Amino acid sequence: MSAKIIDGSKVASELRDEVRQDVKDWVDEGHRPPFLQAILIGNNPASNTYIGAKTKACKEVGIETDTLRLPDTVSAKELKKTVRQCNQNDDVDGILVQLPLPSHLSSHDVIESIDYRKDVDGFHPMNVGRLAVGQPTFRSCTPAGIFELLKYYSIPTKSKHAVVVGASNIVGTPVSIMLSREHSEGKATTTICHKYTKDLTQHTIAADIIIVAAGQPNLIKGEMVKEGVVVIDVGISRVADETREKGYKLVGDCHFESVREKASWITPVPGGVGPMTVAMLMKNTLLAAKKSIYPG
Ligand code: BQF
Repeated sequence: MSAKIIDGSKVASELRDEVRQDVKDWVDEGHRPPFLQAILIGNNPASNTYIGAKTKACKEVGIETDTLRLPDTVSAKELKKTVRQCNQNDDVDGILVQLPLPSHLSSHDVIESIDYRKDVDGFHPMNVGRLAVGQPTFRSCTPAGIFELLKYYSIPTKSKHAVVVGASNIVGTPVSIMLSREHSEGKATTTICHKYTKDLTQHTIAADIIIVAAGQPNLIKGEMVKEGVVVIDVGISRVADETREKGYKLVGDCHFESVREKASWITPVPGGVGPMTVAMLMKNTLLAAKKSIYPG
């Protein structure tokens, strides 16, 4: 078998078209356009690229946005004060603090300082907790984007064996919740693997669906998966490539060629999950503006 490609760039583009229409309808009803406040600390090159992608998507769908740039020497106190001002500003619908943070800042503290009603990344404990118990919530963008892709390609998860590799707060943990809970969309039997997992292959070889978000190139090889598996590759690492203008290329966590030979479906990197993450941020920002999740 050679896997069919899950085209995240295409699906994300269609999603942005939908959001653009919904934003237009919202504005035509007499509301101001949604506003997303981004906060970027320091000058991590990858973070700059991500903020650039998000700003571009906002422009495309008619969401207004601004990026507050703070030096990487900013104190926790100053940063939280900035977040608090955004919380109190009625012209701000969504707040996003670009991760990762410089090491002297606690992402837990910063995320918790965001008003959960403006937490369009879905990282606040209120939103993660509501996800876990099955209440309406801002779903974090990458897991939500993965489920949009599965839905788009009519790939079922119900009663399947899903294996999640990586247990981060950003991807692995929320995607595990969404996959595993009987009240949520997944309804799959779910295994979570992480750096303490003893024999990774023992788990991946048994999977109908693998979601890999470990940030480790070539972690998953063809010999570790069974024929027909669905592979969602969330990894995104820069590796040196002299033939590219930028001097690097992006790779996922799979050895693409060998895994592709056995899988039924696979997401490429780039152009798989990444663009969906950004599109779901647009959806969440519109939900925040409309107060759809938290009315009143
Ligand atoms: C693509 C992210 C790790 C750590 C912090 C399109 C993005 C990426 C790839 C993007 C990511 C990853 C984002 C592609 C946002 C996804 O064409 O493949 C878009 O902008 N992402 C982030 O904000 O923080 C991260 C990954």
